[in-house]
Amino acid sequence: MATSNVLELAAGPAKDKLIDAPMPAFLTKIILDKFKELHIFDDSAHGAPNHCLVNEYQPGQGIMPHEDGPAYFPITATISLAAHTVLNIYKKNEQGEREAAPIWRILQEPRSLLLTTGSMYKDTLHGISDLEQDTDLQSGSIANWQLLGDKSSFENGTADRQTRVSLTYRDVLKVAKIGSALKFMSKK
Ligand SMILES: O=C(O)CCC(=O)C(=O)O
Repeated sequence: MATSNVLELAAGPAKDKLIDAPMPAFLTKIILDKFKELHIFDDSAHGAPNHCLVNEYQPGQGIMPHEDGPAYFPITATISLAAHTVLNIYKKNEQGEREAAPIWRILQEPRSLLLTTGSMYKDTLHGISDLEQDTDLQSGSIANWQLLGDKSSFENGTADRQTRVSLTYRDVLKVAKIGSALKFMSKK
């Protein structure tokens, strides 16, 4: 699968631990205030996100189905910029394996915010197919069709992928100060 280009800010979790570093202002200004206003991270370990993953997807690029896992407080806030995408949500079968077909498709509009929490966070996987065009965009197949801000771009049921940037904010549970992180990273 063709995957996105990824930039991790602040320093990414190593062995599930985040090395404490401030996020750059362009990722916090306005956005963190908006999160506060919406009470998104009120109950999380640090009361605010401490980590942001920046992904850039060219048309034809996606991300393999995966779970975000226990290193983070179980809420993810994803802002889509510049273009839409379709996020596929997969359930697990009784053996805990991912089912082949997605159970839901979520259309993420440019400038939209998607929150993943509760059983969606814990019990499902998510991924983006490596397509140049999304098809079958209509109320019967898009789970959030009624919530879309502007359906006009999708009215003929297809939409070409354009370069999309996503900002994925999370609260990493374990945070290490730089001194202790260096010790911790040198341990095998
Ligand atoms: O770019 C996106 O919208 C999805 C990113 C994602 O699934 C992840 O960072 O775990």
